[in-house]
Amino acid sequence: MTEFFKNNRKKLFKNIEDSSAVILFAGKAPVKRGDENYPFTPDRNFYYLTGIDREEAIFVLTKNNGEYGETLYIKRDNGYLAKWIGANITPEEASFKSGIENINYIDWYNDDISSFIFKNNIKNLYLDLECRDITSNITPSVAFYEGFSKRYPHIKIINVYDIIGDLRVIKSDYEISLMRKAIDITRLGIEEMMKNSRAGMYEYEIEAYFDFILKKNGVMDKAFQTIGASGKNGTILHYSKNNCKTNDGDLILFDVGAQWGYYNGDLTRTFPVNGKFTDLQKKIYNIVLEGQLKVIDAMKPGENYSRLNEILKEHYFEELKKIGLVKNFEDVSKYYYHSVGHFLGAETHDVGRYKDRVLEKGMVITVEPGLYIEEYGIGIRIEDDVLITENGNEVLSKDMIKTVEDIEKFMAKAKEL
Ligand SMILES: [Mn+2]
Repeated sequence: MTEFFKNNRKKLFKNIEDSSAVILFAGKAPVKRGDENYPFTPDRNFYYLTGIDREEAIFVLTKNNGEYGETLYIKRDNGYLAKWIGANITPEEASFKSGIENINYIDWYNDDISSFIFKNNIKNLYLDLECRDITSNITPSVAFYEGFSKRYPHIKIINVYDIIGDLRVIKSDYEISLMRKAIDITRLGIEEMMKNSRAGMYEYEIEAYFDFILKKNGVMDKAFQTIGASGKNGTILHYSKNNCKTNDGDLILFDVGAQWGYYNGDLTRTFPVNGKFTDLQKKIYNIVLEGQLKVIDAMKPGENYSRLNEILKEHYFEELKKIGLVKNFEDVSKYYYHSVGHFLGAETHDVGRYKDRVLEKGMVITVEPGLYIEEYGIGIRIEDDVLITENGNEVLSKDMIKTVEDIEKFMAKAKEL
């Protein structure tokens, strides 16, 4: 495991210019209100390179005359806070986890970085300047950039976000093993919901069975907020209120994910709350499922990423035309209005550039076709997580049932018990 983080640092080192430093920040939990903070989760690029999940930690990597340097800065332990919230990580623990020998306290960091720049001819500073939108909170990197660029205007600032993102697209065996675990617990959670679902329950009542299984299996955080959408709520892509009462005859769509070792599962299953699909639901469900299988079938090294969505849309056009829902190809977007998947990893919608991308061994991609037909009150999505292998792919979530027959059988059996 330490080897994984060491390897990532080596890869980053190869991808940066000489006479450079990279500075990354673990981040800090934002204030929720009063003296309550949101739970802390480490910045994923920071974690990918260090394996350290402690607030306010800072990582510095240097490349100077081709020579490698690295230092990790951690918070100094404070006997008082230790009694309230627990002890900080010690330098020995931090070194053991990350494989970094040079561990300093963050109060040394400003002096260290100043003297490093003073002594060496540093030309570039790499910072993670990713910003989701103009209203986002200022990240520690951006705050650092503001002060730094004023003091050292001659040093070029380079955004390291896409460089690390491209490394993260190809998963190591270690990462895949974490995702297998996350996916497996996610599957157990969905099965528990299928077993306990009854018409008339509130969406959140069914969701509670998922949460129970996650906690019981040691999951500390979910990959994302659970989407539990019954009936026509299923046509709202990111519905997460989950507070409606289900009706007999409704489908319910659960898009859920457990997290394990900061890696995510992301699965969606749609099933009838009462355990039995209507003929119309079955028909639409099978169109989605057949589309999903066609897409998965095409996934192998060398295939264009963008082709996957086209395969699905062509399938939808043919099938929806047969049942009279569409006349022209463009009409498909009335019932299917997202893309077929995304990279999955330490982020649910993982980093990496999609444009003009060709599939490569080691990528993990979700395949999540849906159909959302408001006039029928039907929203269906089926999502699996797929690893690209040497010659094709492996569906990491292959143990999760998904045919109409398997779901009905599974739910009927659960009711007998
Ligand atoms: Mn997804």
